[in-house]
Amino acid sequence: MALSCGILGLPNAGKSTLFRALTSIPVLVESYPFSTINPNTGMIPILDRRLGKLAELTLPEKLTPAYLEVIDVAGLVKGAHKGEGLGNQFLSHLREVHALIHVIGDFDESKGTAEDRDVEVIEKAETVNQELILADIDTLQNRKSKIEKKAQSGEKESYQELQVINSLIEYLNEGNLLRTRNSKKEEIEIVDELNLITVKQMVFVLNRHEGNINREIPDEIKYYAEARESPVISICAKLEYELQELDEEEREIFKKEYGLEQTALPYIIEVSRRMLGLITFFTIKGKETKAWLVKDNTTAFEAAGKIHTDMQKGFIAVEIITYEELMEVQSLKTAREKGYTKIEGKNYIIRDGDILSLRFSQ
Ligand SMILES: Nc1nc2c(ncn2[C@@H]2O[C@H](COP(=O)(O)OP(=O)(O)OP(=O)(O)O)[C@@H](O)[C@H]2O)c(=O)[nH]1
Ligand SMILES: [Mg+2]
Repeated sequence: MALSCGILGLPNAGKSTLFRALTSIPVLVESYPFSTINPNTGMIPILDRRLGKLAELTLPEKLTPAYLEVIDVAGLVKGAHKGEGLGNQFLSHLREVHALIHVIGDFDESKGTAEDRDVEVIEKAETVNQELILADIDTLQNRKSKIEKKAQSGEKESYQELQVINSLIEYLNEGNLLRTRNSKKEEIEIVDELNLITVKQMVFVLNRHEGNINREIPDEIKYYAEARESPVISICAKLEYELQELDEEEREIFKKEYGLEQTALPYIIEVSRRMLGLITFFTIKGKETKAWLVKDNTTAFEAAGKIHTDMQKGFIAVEIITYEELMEVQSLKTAREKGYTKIEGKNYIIRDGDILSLRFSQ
């Protein structure tokens, strides 16, 4: 299963606009709410400077970056957990993603003062978060009603689970997202099994008017995000999307015009990568040099399975060299002679920047 980020927010927040900017897939972007009904799914190539450097060395016919999946779901409204708007559908898609990109629309300059709009930003974010909280409470209540009888009859496991569920519900009822909770092991197991939403990592994306991108993010909004242990980024999704459509030269002119140092997309992608706890490893094989994304703590055996099931089945060993070491000597042959490469077994934990050559029987 690909690791994925779900883009969520109120209708018209600019979710599909951001999705288009990230993936260059021309999905429908409309000024009316609920323009997205079925989720849009796309892949974002992860630009990695190291892959470019490796290509200079290996001169591959094919250079393949790693990809991150991103899903643009329907907008959510108050009452979504009860099925308002496109509620339930929306929520089921969010259960399946691994991290959340929460877009808050802040580009309508026509009403109120800047300060009014800052307050509104927090209200909008809170509307969405409350729906996610209520959805998790529903999930927990459903589970609770399934195990209550068993728990009362004295079955130990169900009783313990019930205790955990009750304390999770209490925490959510206080208006908290589960991601800020210091969960113990048995809690984490239950949370994982139930696919709860508010436990997922989240980044807040303030989608601002093009004339407003360089304005400092107000403290109240920073505090709001901090209290939820989530980063907050400001962008203008429309501008990012328009920039993607231009060639290099036009892009530079456009950026100067808006006082943009650099586009926000690489930053959002980097934050997403970190939220998912991902690291990158590389393979250099025949004509192809390729980057791969895996969860931190992945073993060589698991990595082999990601590359090819046959490699996992016939796994013998893996030869590892770090990106830095290969760059230092500029050739795999010299690296071997100098003893920079090492042979590891199935349980070796892959580290960011490792270059893998797998040995396997066919
Ligand atoms: N000025 C401005 N307009 C934007 C920006 N982002 C989105 N819009 C406009 O806002 C409207 C809604 O954008 P969408 O990307 O379709 O919003 P959405 O969140 O996907 O909406 P639903 O799918 O209906 O929930 C469109 O008319 C966009 O052109 C922005 O950064 N600046
Ligand atoms: Mg949309």
